[in-house]
Amino acid sequence: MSYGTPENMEQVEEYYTHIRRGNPPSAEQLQDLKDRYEAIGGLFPLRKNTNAQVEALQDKLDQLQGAAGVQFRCYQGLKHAHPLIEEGVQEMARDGIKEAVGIVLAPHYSIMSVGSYIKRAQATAEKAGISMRFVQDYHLHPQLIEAWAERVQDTLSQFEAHIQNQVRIIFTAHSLPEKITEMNDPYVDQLLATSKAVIDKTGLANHWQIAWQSAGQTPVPWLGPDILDVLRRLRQEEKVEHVLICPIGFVSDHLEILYDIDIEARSVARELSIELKRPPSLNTDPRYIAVLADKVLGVYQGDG
Ligand code: FEC
Repeated sequence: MSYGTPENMEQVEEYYTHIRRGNPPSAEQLQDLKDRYEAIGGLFPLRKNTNAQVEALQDKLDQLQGAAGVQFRCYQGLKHAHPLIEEGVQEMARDGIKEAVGIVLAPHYSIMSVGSYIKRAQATAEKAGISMRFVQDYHLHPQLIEAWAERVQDTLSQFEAHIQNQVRIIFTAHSLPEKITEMNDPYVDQLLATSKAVIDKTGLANHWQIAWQSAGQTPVPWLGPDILDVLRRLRQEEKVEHVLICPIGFVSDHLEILYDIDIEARSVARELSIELKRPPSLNTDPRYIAVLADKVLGVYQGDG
Protein backbone atom coordinates (compact mmCIF):
# COMPACT_ATOMS: atom_id res chain seq x y z
CA MET A 1 0.00 0.00 0.00
CA SER A 2 1.19 3.49 -0.80
CA TYR A 3 -0.07 7.08 -0.62
CA GLY A 4 -1.05 7.38 -4.28
CA THR A 5 -0.84 10.32 -6.64
CA PRO A 6 -2.88 11.58 -9.62
CA GLU A 7 -2.02 10.40 -13.13
CA ASN A 8 -2.48 13.84 -14.69
CA MET A 9 -3.51 17.43 -13.87
CA GLU A 10 -7.20 16.67 -14.52
CA GLN A 11 -7.20 14.17 -11.64
CA VAL A 12 -5.70 16.54 -9.06
CA GLU A 13 -9.10 17.83 -7.87
CA GLU A 14 -10.50 14.33 -7.25
CA TYR A 15 -7.27 13.35 -5.47
CA TYR A 16 -7.24 16.44 -3.26
CA THR A 17 -10.93 15.96 -2.44
CA HIS A 18 -10.19 12.38 -1.36
CA ILE A 19 -7.33 13.55 0.89
CA ARG A 20 -9.80 16.03 2.42
CA ARG A 21 -12.24 13.20 3.17
CA GLY A 22 -14.71 14.24 0.48
CA ASN A 23 -14.51 18.04 1.02
CA PRO A 24 -13.53 19.67 -2.27
CA PRO A 25 -10.67 22.18 -1.99
CA SER A 26 -11.31 25.86 -2.73
CA ALA A 27 -10.26 27.08 -6.19
CA GLU A 28 -7.23 28.72 -4.56
CA GLN A 29 -6.16 25.58 -2.70
CA LEU A 30 -6.55 23.52 -5.88
CA GLN A 31 -4.50 25.98 -7.92
CA ASP A 32 -1.82 26.01 -5.23
CA LEU A 33 -1.51 22.22 -5.37
CA LYS A 34 -1.48 22.19 -9.19
CA ASP A 35 1.23 24.87 -9.11
CA ARG A 36 3.36 22.64 -6.87
CA TYR A 37 3.04 19.73 -9.31
CA GLU A 38 3.86 22.14 -12.17
CA ALA A 39 6.94 23.31 -10.27
CA ILE A 40 8.30 19.75 -10.18
CA GLY A 41 7.88 19.48 -13.95
CA GLY A 42 4.13 18.76 -14.23
CA LEU A 43 4.90 15.20 -13.18
CA PHE A 44 3.56 12.71 -10.63
CA PRO A 45 6.69 10.64 -9.92
CA LEU A 46 5.22 8.77 -6.95
CA ARG A 47 3.21 6.52 -9.29
CA LYS A 48 6.24 5.39 -11.30
CA ASN A 49 8.24 4.96 -8.10
CA THR A 50 5.56 2.94 -6.32
CA ASN A 51 5.20 0.73 -9.42
CA ALA A 52 8.96 0.17 -9.49
CA GLN A 53 9.06 -0.66 -5.76
CA VAL A 54 6.21 -3.14 -6.12
CA GLU A 55 7.86 -4.80 -9.13
CA ALA A 56 11.15 -5.05 -7.27
CA LEU A 57 9.38 -6.54 -4.24
CA GLN A 58 7.68 -9.09 -6.49
CA ASP A 59 11.08 -10.09 -7.94
CA LYS A 60 12.60 -10.39 -4.47
CA LEU A 61 9.69 -12.50 -3.19
CA ASP A 62 9.94 -14.70 -6.31
CA GLN A 63 13.60 -15.34 -5.44
CA LEU A 64 12.67 -16.25 -1.87
CA GLN A 65 9.65 -18.38 -2.71
CA GLY A 66 11.55 -21.69 -2.76
CA ALA A 67 12.92 -21.16 0.74
CA ALA A 68 9.61 -19.78 2.01
CA GLY A 69 7.53 -22.58 0.53
CA VAL A 70 4.92 -20.13 -0.70
CA GLN A 71 4.22 -18.14 -3.83
CA PHE A 72 3.50 -14.44 -3.30
CA ARG A 73 1.71 -12.18 -5.74
CA CYS A 74 1.88 -8.40 -5.21
CA TYR A 75 -1.17 -6.16 -5.54
CA GLN A 76 -1.34 -2.41 -5.07
CA GLY A 77 -3.81 -0.47 -2.94
CA LEU A 78 -3.41 3.31 -2.76
CA LYS A 79 -4.64 5.58 0.00
CA HIS A 80 -5.93 8.44 -2.14
CA ALA A 81 -5.81 7.33 -5.81
CA HIS A 82 -6.83 4.36 -7.96
CA PRO A 83 -6.45 1.50 -7.41
CA LEU A 84 -7.70 2.45 -3.93
CA ILE A 85 -6.86 0.12 -1.04
CA GLU A 86 -10.39 -1.34 -1.23
CA GLU A 87 -10.02 -1.93 -4.99
CA GLY A 88 -6.69 -3.70 -4.50
CA VAL A 89 -8.16 -6.06 -1.91
CA GLN A 90 -11.23 -6.71 -4.09
CA GLU A 91 -8.95 -7.60 -7.00
CA MET A 92 -7.20 -10.16 -4.78
CA ALA A 93 -10.58 -11.65 -3.90
CA ARG A 94 -11.54 -11.89 -7.59
CA ASP A 95 -8.29 -13.76 -8.22
CA GLY A 96 -9.21 -16.29 -5.54
CA ILE A 97 -6.62 -15.15 -2.95
CA LYS A 98 -7.54 -16.39 0.52
CA GLU A 99 -4.53 -15.31 2.54
CA ALA A 100 -2.71 -11.98 2.39
CA VAL A 101 -0.05 -9.86 4.05
CA GLY A 102 -0.40 -6.07 3.93
CA ILE A 103 2.59 -3.73 4.01
CA VAL A 104 2.69 0.06 3.65
CA LEU A 105 5.50 1.86 1.84
CA ALA A 106 6.11 3.97 4.96
CA PRO A 107 8.34 2.63 7.75
CA HIS A 108 6.84 4.46 10.76
CA TYR A 109 3.54 3.59 12.39
CA SER A 110 0.96 6.19 13.29
CA ILE A 111 -2.69 5.54 13.84
CA MET A 112 -3.29 8.39 11.35
CA SER A 113 -1.03 6.99 8.63
CA VAL A 114 -0.21 3.26 8.53
CA GLY A 115 -3.07 2.55 10.97
CA SER A 116 -5.63 3.98 8.59
CA TYR A 117 -4.30 1.98 5.61
CA ILE A 118 -4.56 -1.20 7.70
CA LYS A 119 -8.07 -0.40 8.91
CA ARG A 120 -9.35 0.07 5.36
CA ALA A 121 -7.63 -3.05 4.00
CA GLN A 122 -8.77 -5.16 6.95
CA ALA A 123 -12.40 -4.06 6.62
CA THR A 124 -12.46 -4.95 2.89
CA ALA A 125 -10.58 -8.22 3.42
CA GLU A 126 -13.09 -9.34 6.05
CA LYS A 127 -16.00 -8.68 3.70
CA ALA A 128 -14.19 -10.49 0.88
CA GLY A 129 -13.35 -13.54 3.00
CA ILE A 130 -9.59 -12.97 2.89
CA SER A 131 -7.51 -13.65 5.98
CA MET A 132 -5.17 -10.65 6.06
CA ARG A 133 -2.28 -9.86 8.41
CA PHE A 134 -0.16 -6.72 8.43
CA VAL A 135 3.34 -5.41 8.85
CA GLN A 136 2.94 -2.60 11.40
CA ASP A 137 6.33 -0.89 11.00
CA TYR A 138 9.94 -1.49 10.02
CA HIS A 139 11.63 1.68 11.23
CA LEU A 140 14.60 -0.08 12.86
CA HIS A 141 15.23 -2.81 10.32
CA PRO A 142 19.06 -3.10 10.03
CA GLN A 143 19.05 -2.83 6.23
CA LEU A 144 16.91 0.32 6.35
CA ILE A 145 19.35 1.87 8.81
CA GLU A 146 22.31 0.76 6.68
CA ALA A 147 20.82 2.26 3.50
CA TRP A 148 20.16 5.63 5.18
CA ALA A 149 23.51 5.69 7.02
CA GLU A 150 25.35 5.18 3.74
CA ARG A 151 23.32 7.96 2.12
CA VAL A 152 24.00 10.38 4.98
CA GLN A 153 27.73 9.65 4.85
CA ASP A 154 27.91 9.98 1.05
CA THR A 155 26.02 13.28 1.14
CA LEU A 156 28.16 14.63 3.96
CA SER A 157 31.27 13.83 1.95
CA GLN A 158 30.01 16.21 -0.76
CA PHE A 159 30.52 19.19 1.57
CA GLU A 160 34.02 20.69 1.63
CA ALA A 161 36.26 18.53 3.80
CA HIS A 162 37.05 21.19 6.41
CA ILE A 163 33.39 21.96 7.20
CA GLN A 164 32.01 18.41 7.21
CA ASN A 165 32.02 18.18 10.99
CA GLN A 166 30.06 21.44 11.26
CA VAL A 167 27.21 20.33 8.99
CA ARG A 168 23.91 20.17 10.89
CA ILE A 169 21.99 16.98 10.07
CA ILE A 170 18.21 17.38 10.14
CA PHE A 171 15.95 14.35 9.81
CA THR A 172 12.48 15.20 8.54
CA ALA A 173 9.15 13.43 8.32
CA HIS A 174 5.60 14.36 7.41
CA SER A 175 3.99 16.35 10.19
CA LEU A 176 0.74 15.10 11.68
CA PRO A 177 -1.85 16.82 13.87
CA GLU A 178 -0.34 17.29 17.32
CA LYS A 179 -3.22 15.43 18.95
CA ILE A 180 -1.45 12.12 18.11
CA THR A 181 0.89 12.83 21.03
CA GLU A 182 -2.09 12.50 23.42
CA MET A 183 -3.05 9.15 21.85
CA ASN A 184 0.03 7.18 22.87
CA ASP A 185 0.97 7.11 19.19
CA PRO A 186 4.46 5.69 18.43
CA TYR A 187 5.09 7.90 15.34
CA VAL A 188 7.30 10.54 16.99
CA ASP A 189 9.33 8.02 19.01
CA GLN A 190 9.82 5.77 15.99
CA LEU A 191 11.14 8.66 13.89
CA LEU A 192 13.51 9.63 16.66
CA ALA A 193 14.65 6.02 17.00
CA THR A 194 15.36 5.67 13.25
CA SER A 195 17.28 8.95 13.20
CA LYS A 196 19.37 8.00 16.24
CA ALA A 197 20.08 4.54 14.80
CA VAL A 198 21.25 6.09 11.51
CA ILE A 199 23.56 8.51 13.33
CA ASP A 200 24.91 5.69 15.54
CA LYS A 201 25.56 3.56 12.45
CA THR A 202 27.55 6.36 10.77
CA GLY A 203 29.57 7.03 13.93
CA LEU A 204 29.38 10.75 13.11
CA ALA A 205 29.70 13.32 15.90
CA ASN A 206 27.75 16.02 14.02
CA HIS A 207 24.90 17.82 15.76
CA TRP A 208 21.59 16.40 14.55
CA GLN A 209 17.91 16.97 15.16
CA ILE A 210 14.39 16.22 13.95
CA ALA A 211 12.09 18.65 12.13
CA TRP A 212 8.65 18.22 10.59
CA GLN A 213 7.63 19.05 7.06
CA SER A 214 4.58 19.37 4.81
CA ALA A 215 2.06 20.14 7.59
CA GLY A 216 -1.52 20.44 6.34
CA GLN A 217 -3.26 23.80 6.02
CA THR A 218 -5.84 23.15 8.73
CA PRO A 219 -6.65 25.16 11.87
CA VAL A 220 -5.55 22.36 14.27
CA PRO A 221 -1.98 22.44 15.64
CA TRP A 222 0.51 20.20 13.79
CA LEU A 223 3.70 18.60 15.06
CA GLY A 224 6.57 21.08 15.00
CA PRO A 225 9.05 22.59 14.66
CA ASP A 226 8.58 22.99 10.93
CA ILE A 227 11.71 22.55 8.81
CA LEU A 228 11.50 26.08 7.38
CA ASP A 229 11.38 27.63 10.88
CA VAL A 230 14.25 25.39 11.95
CA LEU A 231 16.42 26.64 9.07
CA ARG A 232 15.70 30.27 10.03
CA ARG A 233 16.37 29.67 13.71
CA LEU A 234 19.58 27.72 13.10
CA ARG A 235 20.96 30.53 10.93
CA GLN A 236 19.93 33.34 13.26
CA GLU A 237 20.59 31.80 16.67
CA GLU A 238 23.35 29.27 16.01
CA LYS A 239 24.96 30.76 12.88
CA VAL A 240 24.68 27.39 11.11
CA GLU A 241 25.74 27.68 7.45
CA HIS A 242 25.67 24.06 6.23
CA VAL A 243 22.72 21.70 6.51
CA LEU A 244 22.01 18.15 5.40
CA ILE A 245 18.27 17.39 5.30
CA CYS A 246 17.50 13.68 5.40
CA PRO A 247 13.76 13.01 4.80
CA ILE A 248 13.84 9.85 6.89
CA GLY A 249 10.03 9.47 6.97
CA PHE A 250 9.73 8.96 3.20
CA VAL A 251 10.85 6.15 0.92
CA SER A 252 10.62 7.59 -2.58
CA ASP A 253 10.72 10.74 -4.66
CA HIS A 254 7.42 12.60 -4.73
CA LEU A 255 5.93 16.04 -4.20
CA GLU A 256 6.83 16.25 -0.50
CA ILE A 257 10.52 15.72 -1.35
CA LEU A 258 10.82 17.30 -4.78
CA TYR A 259 8.79 20.40 -3.88
CA ASP A 260 8.78 20.80 -0.10
CA ILE A 261 12.51 20.09 0.31
CA ASP A 262 14.10 20.60 -3.10
CA ILE A 263 12.24 23.79 -4.01
CA GLU A 264 10.71 25.34 -0.87
CA ALA A 265 13.35 24.51 1.77
CA ARG A 266 16.15 25.14 -0.74
CA SER A 267 14.78 28.59 -1.51
CA VAL A 268 14.63 29.50 2.20
CA ALA A 269 18.16 28.12 2.63
CA ARG A 270 19.36 30.24 -0.28
CA GLU A 271 17.84 33.39 1.26
CA LEU A 272 19.64 32.57 4.50
CA SER A 273 22.93 31.72 2.72
CA ILE A 274 22.76 28.17 4.03
CA GLU A 275 24.38 25.44 1.95
CA LEU A 276 21.79 22.64 1.78
CA LYS A 277 22.17 19.07 0.56
CA ARG A 278 19.86 16.08 0.71
CA PRO A 279 20.61 12.37 0.22
CA PRO A 280 18.84 10.54 -2.61
CA SER A 281 15.57 8.77 -1.75
CA LEU A 282 15.52 5.00 -1.21
CA ASN A 283 13.29 4.28 -4.24
CA THR A 284 14.32 0.75 -5.33
CA ASP A 285 17.52 0.47 -3.28
CA PRO A 286 17.88 -3.34 -3.00
CA ARG A 287 18.28 -3.00 0.78
CA TYR A 288 14.91 -1.27 1.08
CA ILE A 289 13.27 -3.93 -1.09
CA ALA A 290 14.95 -6.61 1.06
CA VAL A 291 13.45 -4.96 4.18
CA LEU A 292 9.97 -5.15 2.65
CA ALA A 293 10.40 -8.79 1.61
CA ASP A 294 11.82 -9.73 5.00
CA LYS A 295 8.90 -8.15 6.87
CA VAL A 296 6.28 -9.70 4.55
CA LEU A 297 7.85 -13.11 5.04
CA GLY A 298 8.10 -12.57 8.78
CA VAL A 299 4.41 -11.73 9.10
CA TYR A 300 3.48 -14.63 6.81
CA GLN A 301 5.51 -17.01 8.98
CA GLY A 302 3.96 -15.54 12.12
CA ASP A 303 6.99 -13.81 13.60
CA GLY A 304 6.97 -10.42 11.86
O1 FEC B 1 3.65 13.03 -4.83
C1 FEC B 1 2.44 12.99 -4.54
O2 FEC B 1 1.57 13.20 -5.39
C2 FEC B 1 1.98 12.70 -3.16
C3 FEC B 1 2.97 13.12 -2.12
C4 FEC B 1 2.48 12.88 -0.69
C5 FEC B 1 2.97 11.93 0.16
C6 FEC B 1 2.31 12.11 1.44
C7 FEC B 1 2.58 11.36 2.54
C8 FEC B 1 2.00 11.51 3.76
N1 FEC B 1 0.97 12.35 4.06
C9 FEC B 1 0.66 12.22 5.37
C10 FEC B 1 -0.33 12.90 6.06
C11 FEC B 1 -1.13 13.90 5.54
C12 FEC B 1 -2.17 14.58 6.26
C13 FEC B 1 -2.72 15.51 5.40
C14 FEC B 1 -2.01 15.41 4.16
C15 FEC B 1 -2.27 16.20 3.04
C16 FEC B 1 -1.61 16.06 1.83
C17 FEC B 1 -1.90 16.86 0.63
C18 FEC B 1 -1.03 16.43 -0.36
C19 FEC B 1 -0.23 15.35 0.20
N2 FEC B 1 -0.62 15.17 1.52
FE1 FEC B 1 0.11 13.72 2.77
N3 FEC B 1 1.42 13.15 1.33
C20 FEC B 1 1.50 13.63 0.04
C21 FEC B 1 0.74 14.66 -0.50
N4 FEC B 1 -1.06 14.42 4.26
C22 FEC B 1 -0.91 16.94 -1.79
C23 FEC B 1 -2.97 17.95 0.54
C24 FEC B 1 -2.42 19.31 0.36
C25 FEC B 1 -1.40 19.67 1.38
O3 FEC B 1 -1.76 19.78 2.57
O4 FEC B 1 -0.24 19.80 0.96
C26 FEC B 1 -3.87 16.51 5.72
C27 FEC B 1 -5.18 15.93 5.31
C28 FEC B 1 -6.32 16.83 5.75
O5 FEC B 1 -6.48 17.89 5.11
O6 FEC B 1 -6.97 16.47 6.71
C29 FEC B 1 -2.59 14.30 7.69
C30 FEC B 1 1.57 11.24 5.96
C31 FEC B 1 2.40 10.80 4.97
C32 FEC B 1 3.58 9.78 5.09
C33 FEC B 1 3.08 8.38 5.23
C34 FEC B 1 2.45 7.84 3.97
O7 FEC B 1 3.09 7.85 2.89
O8 FEC B 1 1.30 7.43 4.08
C35 FEC B 1 1.59 10.80 7.42
C36 FEC B 1 4.00 10.89 -0.15
